[in-house]
Amino acid sequence: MQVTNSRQFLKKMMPIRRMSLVCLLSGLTFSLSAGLATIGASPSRDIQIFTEPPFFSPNETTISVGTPLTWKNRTHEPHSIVSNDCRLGNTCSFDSGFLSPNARFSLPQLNPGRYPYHCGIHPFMRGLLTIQPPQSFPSSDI
Ligand SMILES: [Cu+2]
Repeated sequence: MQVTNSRQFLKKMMPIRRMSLVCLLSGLTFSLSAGLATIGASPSRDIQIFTEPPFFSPNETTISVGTPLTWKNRTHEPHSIVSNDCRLGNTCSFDSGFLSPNARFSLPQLNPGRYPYHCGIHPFMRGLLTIQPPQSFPSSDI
């Protein structure tokens, strides 16, 4: 009886063991791929929003395509980050909507180009974002 019970116990335990092995392996794969993704990725960049000029700091920002970029509202009032190509009813490059104090807005993936933008609430707040194509490194001389 005792043997049967321990066999039953083992049968019950086996799927759990397999599951934990799968979890372990997938966790390992995930951390490996995360590590590889970090290699060669551009460091992220921030733009701070202030109530005083230059309002968006840095006011002119140049990044490579794919670089994560985040605006952070450092003021006590809402602002928004609106690409100048946004017009009523049109799709446009980016529009954060109201950004509350201390809120953040992350730039969506965009093609290389020049993106002047402004605050939709305070149109005098203006900035310029330039996205460069992927950088090509010169081949080394052999
Ligand atoms: Cu504003």
